[in-house]
Amino acid sequence: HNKETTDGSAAKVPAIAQPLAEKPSDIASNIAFHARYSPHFSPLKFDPEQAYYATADSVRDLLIHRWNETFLHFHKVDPKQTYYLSMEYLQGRALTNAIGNLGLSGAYADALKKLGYELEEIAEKEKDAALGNGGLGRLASCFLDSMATLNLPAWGYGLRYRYGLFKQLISKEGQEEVAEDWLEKFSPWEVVRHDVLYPVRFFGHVEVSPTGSRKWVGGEVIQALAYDVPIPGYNTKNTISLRLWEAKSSAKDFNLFEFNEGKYESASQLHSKAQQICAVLYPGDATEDGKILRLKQQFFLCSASLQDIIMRFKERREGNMAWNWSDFPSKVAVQLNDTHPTLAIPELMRLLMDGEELGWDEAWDVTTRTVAYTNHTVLPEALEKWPQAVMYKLLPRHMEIIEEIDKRFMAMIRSTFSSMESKLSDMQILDSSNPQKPVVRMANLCVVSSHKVNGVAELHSDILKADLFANYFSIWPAKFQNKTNGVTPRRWIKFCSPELSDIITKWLKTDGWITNLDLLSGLRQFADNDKLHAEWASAKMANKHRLAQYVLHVTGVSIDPNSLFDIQIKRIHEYKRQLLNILGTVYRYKKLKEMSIEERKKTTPRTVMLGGKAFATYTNAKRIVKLVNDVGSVVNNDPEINNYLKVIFIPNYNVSVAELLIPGSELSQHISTAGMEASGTSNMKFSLNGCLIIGTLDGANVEIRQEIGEDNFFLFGAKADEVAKLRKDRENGLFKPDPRFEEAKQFIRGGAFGSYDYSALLDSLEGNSGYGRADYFLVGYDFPSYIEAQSRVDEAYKDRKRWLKMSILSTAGSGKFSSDRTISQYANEIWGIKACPVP
Ligand code: RUG
Repeated sequence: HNKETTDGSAAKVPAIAQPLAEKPSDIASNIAFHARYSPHFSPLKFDPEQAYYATADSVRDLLIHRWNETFLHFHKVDPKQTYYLSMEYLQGRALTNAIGNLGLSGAYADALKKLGYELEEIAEKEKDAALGNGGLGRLASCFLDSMATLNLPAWGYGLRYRYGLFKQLISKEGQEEVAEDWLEKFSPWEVVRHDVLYPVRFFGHVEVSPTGSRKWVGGEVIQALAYDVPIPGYNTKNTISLRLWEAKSSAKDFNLFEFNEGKYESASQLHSKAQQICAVLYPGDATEDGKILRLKQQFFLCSASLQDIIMRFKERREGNMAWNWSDFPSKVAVQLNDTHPTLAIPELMRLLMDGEELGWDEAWDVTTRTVAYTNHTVLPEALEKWPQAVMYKLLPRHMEIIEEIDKRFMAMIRSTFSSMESKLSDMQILDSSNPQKPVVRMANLCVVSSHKVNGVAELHSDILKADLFANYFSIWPAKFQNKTNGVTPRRWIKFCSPELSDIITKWLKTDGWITNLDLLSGLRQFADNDKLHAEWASAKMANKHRLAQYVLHVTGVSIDPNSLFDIQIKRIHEYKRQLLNILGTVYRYKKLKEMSIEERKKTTPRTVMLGGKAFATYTNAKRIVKLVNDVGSVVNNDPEINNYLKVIFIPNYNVSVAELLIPGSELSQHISTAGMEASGTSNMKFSLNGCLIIGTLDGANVEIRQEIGEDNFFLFGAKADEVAKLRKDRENGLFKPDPRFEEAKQFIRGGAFGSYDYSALLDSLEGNSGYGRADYFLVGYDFPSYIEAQSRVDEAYKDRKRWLKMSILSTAGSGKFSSDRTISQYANEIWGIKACPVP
């Protein structure tokens, strides 16, 4: 019963007269059909929300048609396929993207007009699919778009979180988290596959048979049910799948006897346990129960996906007596998106050994040739380490396998690389250095078991080789690669900034840049052209107006589209240094206050916008959110200053909000402490949209600056290789703070932004809080060069011609940062897969 329904023989599926519409009049009648007969709402009304659902249903028909064709084609050709395992996907809205990729935006807009609606109005009714946290999740979604567009045989696997991460509400108290309601009314973009269901076990014990074979039995068994989301490629028939697992119990797990005795909770115990698994992304893990739940989620994703992958591999070999398990890696590539899906390694070993009866060596050979790992962070606290005791309890058979991998790895080092013996304790997978709390180091397990390990920007990959994974690099240099991140040009310029896209197409005389972003370099020759400047400025201004309307709508604050729109949007984290931004803004405010009216009039008016979620238990990040809001309340209501400066906190930052902010931006801030941001991807989206960057030499900033030219980038701050010494100096009392930095902090401490006591936050810049080392993120050290870079921004903005040229050159230099380039590199250099276009 686990087989795909579309099992390759189309004849088994009854033929239908295709209700597929691609002309406006047909689309309109198809939408009307769905409004009447798709049973989501009362058939008697056709309000904007119902129009959205009916429109989505009609797009879905087209997608499902292409999706089935793609699936059948892959089944027939049986190419090697990539399976991308990720705990996060930040899909955002699907409607505009889907019709854009299908080339039907105009036809849908016309069809909706016939029905009395504007496409934009309808599209806004869609809730973002918010199954992610930040850059890692959005990267996974950009990758899916590129995989489909490049016709690659690939699948995404993830979890269907009912409440996503959280919805961020902003009040006087700062950030409040509430459950995200994206599924409250159902999502038209998922298709539940009742025929794709796998059991996933937790707890239990290992049974040894008389022949010595080992089996995992007992415990708790939850069912993984597939929900498929179609992912259309741009300008191709290929439509691939994002398969999201939902946890459920079956009817036999429901104890009717107990229920009738009034024991309601115990009667449906397994049901509520299943519900917990897919409730939220990254549930708190401070308690042991929290850790068990996180591990359950990770294992649930890995086990269900691998059972599915193995089923498909076997299904495609049915009737062929000659296949062998050693063929598996020539048909299957599994990519681990960070360490969250690490358990795929011992689970694949278990399925092969205990399920398919392979010996250790054969299973290990298959596993290590199949699995590759992407690292996305060097932050120690983000490198997962799970207590061995919790792992033994939840996954006893997997812990046996991990122990064996560790044992064999150590033996290999001792026999082959004896000079590395002294490094073994750092390289081991099991870390028992604290006997009270022995842990499993997931990153080490990934490196040892993967055939390729990659970082996500050149600088980051160099740091992995020189620092975090230096020992492994010395024994396996060929294992390590770089794959600089990228973003999909469809969502991140073509659809979110149609005016600018049309201008680019007009000047390049082709829209080929949408799938070959390198063509953008052709804009360089027009960078001084006055006509292009005028068109560029008008498109940017239209985007700024649209953004200003949104800001007014969500915050009640009116902002001036003639001011410089300066944006920092990303997860709130001390290393990303939103605190540096707000301290710089506080300093600007104080200086403006001290100026005469005449002097103020000469300054560059700014609107500083910040947005992002702080993790619910990250106290300092939440204090930063509150500080930004408090500064905004004072500055925006100060009649002397609010024509020259506004400070806005954009609530509940997500993908669709980014689609408004990025096209309307002129300056964006990517100001992490050098060496700490693996890559960043919003930096790529901003510069693609002609927004200038103020930033440090960190992550992909380094490559962006190279591509767009040093003169077009506002650089400041310490370099990655200076950071360690600067921290040491600071610890040794050698750091002398700049008076401007002291002034900004003092202004806040003095109560300029209300009565809230910010000393705990500000002390982290001078005392011993946070990481236990004074100003670990070097805000104080970088502050003066940051302020000076901001002055250079102010000056540059006054020269309109220079600014527009820099803006055009930013877009022109963004060709490298397409996820199509990144994914082609993964396909060629890691996965060994080839395009498989549907004819
Ligand atoms: O912080 C990193 C970003 O620098 C990077 O651009 C993104 C995609 O590679 O991944 C982010 N990231 C890292 N998100 N979570 C982690 C650690 O699990």
